[in-house]
Amino acid sequence: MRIDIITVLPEMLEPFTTQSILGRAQKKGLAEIHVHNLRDYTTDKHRRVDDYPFGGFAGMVMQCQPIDDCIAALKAERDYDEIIYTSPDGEQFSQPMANELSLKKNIIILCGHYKGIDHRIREHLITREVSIGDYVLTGGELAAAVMADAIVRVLPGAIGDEQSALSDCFQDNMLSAPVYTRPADYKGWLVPDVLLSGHEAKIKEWELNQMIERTRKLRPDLLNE
Ligand code: 6GU
Repeated sequence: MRIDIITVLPEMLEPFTTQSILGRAQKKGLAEIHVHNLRDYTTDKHRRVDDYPFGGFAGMVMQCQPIDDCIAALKAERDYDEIIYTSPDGEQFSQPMANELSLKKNIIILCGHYKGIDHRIREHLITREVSIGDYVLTGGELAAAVMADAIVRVLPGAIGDEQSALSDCFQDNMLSAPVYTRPADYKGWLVPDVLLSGHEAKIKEWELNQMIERTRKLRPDLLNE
């Protein structure tokens, strides 16, 4: 799949797209992440991409022209399944949404900034508005990085063990069981016996019980959905 991210701060996204899961997935040819500097698309001679809001409100608003031209340039090259705008008033991002978006071929993520973007862009070009939680970030870049990471890591082959993205926390609306590694006895802190037993069925049963118990205790809201 391909993710195009439009931003006024491309250098902020660079480390996320070249390192870790996203970097490796790109090297393996599973995903392509392209970051576009919105300022490259403005017709303003001072490279401005924002202006004062009509109505005398506080803050600055990202203008239609650079965003429209940038999206048009991308759309001229390929079809997009979604054009996402990052905004605290959007639909809340979740594991099911990450799974769903990972099945798309091409998506655009437009990072919001300042007081937001001219509403006409949202009405005419944006297909989906997404928030990563109920708090306000300075810009949409961190939200775009969070979304790209969560989307790409569920692509088959993106993480070493193909099973492990499927057994992630939240994939079944449940928290994961605790994990342990050697040594089995660290300063008298012991690993549960069942994990050392080699009894596969009992281990599976223990894991499921742990998942249910932890979810009930820490996130009871997940069980009621
Ligand atoms: Cl997507 N953008 C901004 N600016 N703040 C946020 C957010 C997005 N999601 C949560 N807070």
